[in-house]
Amino acid sequence: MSKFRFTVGPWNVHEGTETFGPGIRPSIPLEEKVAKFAELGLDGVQFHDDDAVPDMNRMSEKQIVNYAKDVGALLHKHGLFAEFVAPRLWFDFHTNDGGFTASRREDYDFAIWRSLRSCDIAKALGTNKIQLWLAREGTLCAEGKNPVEKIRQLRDAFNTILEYDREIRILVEPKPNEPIDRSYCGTAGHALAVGANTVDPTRVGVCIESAHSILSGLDPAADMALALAWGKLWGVHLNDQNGIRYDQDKSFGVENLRQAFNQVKVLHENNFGEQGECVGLDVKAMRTQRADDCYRHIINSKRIFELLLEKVKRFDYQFQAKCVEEQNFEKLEMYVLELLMGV
Ligand code: XUL
Ligand code: MN
Repeated sequence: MSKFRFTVGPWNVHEGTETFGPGIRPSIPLEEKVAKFAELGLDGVQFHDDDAVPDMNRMSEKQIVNYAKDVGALLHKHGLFAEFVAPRLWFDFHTNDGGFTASRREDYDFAIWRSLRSCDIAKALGTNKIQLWLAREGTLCAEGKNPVEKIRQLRDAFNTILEYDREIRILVEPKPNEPIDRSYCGTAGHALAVGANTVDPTRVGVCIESAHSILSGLDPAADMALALAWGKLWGVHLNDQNGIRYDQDKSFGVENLRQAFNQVKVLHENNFGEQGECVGLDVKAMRTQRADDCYRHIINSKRIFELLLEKVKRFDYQFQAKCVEEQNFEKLEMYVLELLMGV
């Protein structure tokens, strides 16, 4: 098995801003973050479109591409690559009521413009992956949209992206809620169903985020397995989450080590990474974390993954087969717990 390649996004080192309080750490410029990511042994960087090209709404298409090329050069200088570009369709006033599922034509057009520019930025950064976290695609007011019509409109948006550039691949990052409470495409199953109904299903896959599966009441490793079974797991966002609450983006494995172990296990057993897929760490530091130690959650997540990988490699498949034969899952479960506890 080849070495896993790790990526993070600039948003994973943040000021600590949340719904109940403003930022408490100073902003760090992209150049500084990129240098630090390389120093930490990460392999690549994930981008929102406006992480790469901050003022893009006011720029021409040519200016956007030129700016993105400079960011590509910055990555190259530090030996890093770009994993994907994600249009940030939840910040602008145009996407208050969703982008691809917007009710107003001008808002839908804005979402498409940003998505096509994301394709351009991706190509300028040397990647063909577009990640779509469908943040506001759904509604807070059930009667506010015709769901069947809007789900078809979402599919049409995918088609427009796929037809714009024949090399582009879409990774849907499903999430059931937050910032809206009713997502139209909230799980891996939904994402694959929408993808299957596009003009080119072979170019639509998923990125499974641990916390998003947990928020759906599902098991992250099982969600990854569903996508792996059909060759559709093109990315992961590993993190952790204390039950069905607000989205927490905790360090990988800190809440449920066994659940984390099984994510590493399913990735390792299925050669995740062999087609260039990356282990994305979508983690955020706690609000209490000091500015001079604000990368620790990334260091910890990577280390927890690597330590769990060692445990996965020591997993005794013969013992497991014997327990399965005997249907002695109590015995198997204790074996796994002892393995994790280092007994
Ligand atoms: C949202 C989320 C985002 C995406 C990138 O919950 O996970 O960070 O991963 O836009
Ligand atoms: Mn994510």
